[in-house]
Amino acid sequence: MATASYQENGHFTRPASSFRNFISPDPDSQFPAEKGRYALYLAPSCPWAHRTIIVRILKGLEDIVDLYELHPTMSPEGWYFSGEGSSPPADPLYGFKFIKELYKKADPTFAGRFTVPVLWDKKTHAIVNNESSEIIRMFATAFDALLPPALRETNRPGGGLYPSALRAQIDELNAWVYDKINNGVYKTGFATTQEAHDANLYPLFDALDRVEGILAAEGGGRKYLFGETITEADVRLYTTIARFDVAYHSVFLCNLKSIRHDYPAIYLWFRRLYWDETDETHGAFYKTTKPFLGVYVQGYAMARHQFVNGGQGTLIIPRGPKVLVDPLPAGAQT
Ligand SMILES: N[C@@H](CCC(=O)N[C@@H](CS)C(=O)NCC(=O)O)C(=O)O
Repeated sequence: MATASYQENGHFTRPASSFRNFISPDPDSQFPAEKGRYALYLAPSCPWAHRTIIVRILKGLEDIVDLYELHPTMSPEGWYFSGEGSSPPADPLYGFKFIKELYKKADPTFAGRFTVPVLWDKKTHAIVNNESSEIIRMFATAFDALLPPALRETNRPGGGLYPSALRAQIDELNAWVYDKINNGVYKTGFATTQEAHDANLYPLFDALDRVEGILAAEGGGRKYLFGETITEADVRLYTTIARFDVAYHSVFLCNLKSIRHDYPAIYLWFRRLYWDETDETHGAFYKTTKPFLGVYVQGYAMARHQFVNGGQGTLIIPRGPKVLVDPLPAGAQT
C-alpha cells in the first residue's frame, strides 16, 4: 500500500494523484458520459477505492461503468489480477497481470505511484482520473441523463450526495476528516518514530471524538453526518470506520479506543449503513464491505511489515476481533 519513498523524518506523506480529468455530461467533451465506455480498476480492500464502488452502486451505475477487481492484497510488484474470489485471472481488456502495466499503457513515461482506484477510458485507452474524491463527484452527476429519474441527483431526497446548499459544510468536514482520520490512520500506523506516531495518534482520536459529537447531537437522533440523507461525507468517513476495529486498531496501533466500545453514535451510524439493504443504498455498503472485512487486516499487516520493517522478520497477522460487525441493536432502523 505504500513504500519507503513516502517517508519524511519518520512521518508518512501521501503524494497527490496524477490523472485529474473529468467525465462530463457534455457529448462534445473529451470524456463524455457514455454507457459501457469506462472501467473502474481497483482493489476492494483499499479505502480510497472503496469510496468509488460504494457510489457506483448508490448511483445505479453497475451497468454503465465496468468494474475490474484486483486481488485484495498487494504483491511486491503492486496490485495484480489473481483469479481468486472476484478478481479475474488477468485484465479483461488487455490481459495485463499488474496495474502498473495499465499505467504504462496510458503513459509509458509515468514515474509516479501505481495506485488504485483508476478510472479508465476504453475508447481512447487513457486514464481519466485516479483520485477517488474526484471519481465519486463524477459518479454523482455525470451519468444522470442515462439514469432513471429517481437516481438523478436533483431528484434524490435532500438534494443528493453533494447538495449545493451543503457544499461548503461538506468540504469543511471532509478536509479535517481526511487529514486526521482517513489519512490520519496511515500517518499513525506508518510512522517510524514514536514522535511521528504520537503526533498523529492523538489528533486522530480527537477527530473521532468530534465525529461522535456530531452524530450524537439531537439526542442521538442524527442518522447521517448531515441529517436525514446520505452525503459523500458519510461515504468518505465510512470506508475508514469499516476498517478501524478490524485492522487499524491492531495493525496501525490506533488503540486508544475502539469504535464498538467507545463510540456508540459512530458505531450505530456505521451499522445502519453496513446493514442497509433498502432502496436508499441498494446494499452499497454491505456488498462492498462484507466479502473483504476479514482480509483487510492481512493487507495492512503486510503493508506495515514492508513499510516499517522493510519486510524483515516474521509477519504475524492479528486474529481479532472475533466479531467483525455486530448486528444492529433491537429497535434501531437502517
Ligand atoms: N489519493 C488517492 C490515494 C489512492 C491510494 O493511495 N491507494 C493505495 C491503496 S489503499 C495504493 O494504490 N497504493 C499503491 C502504492 O502506493 O504503491 C485516492 O484517494 O484515490
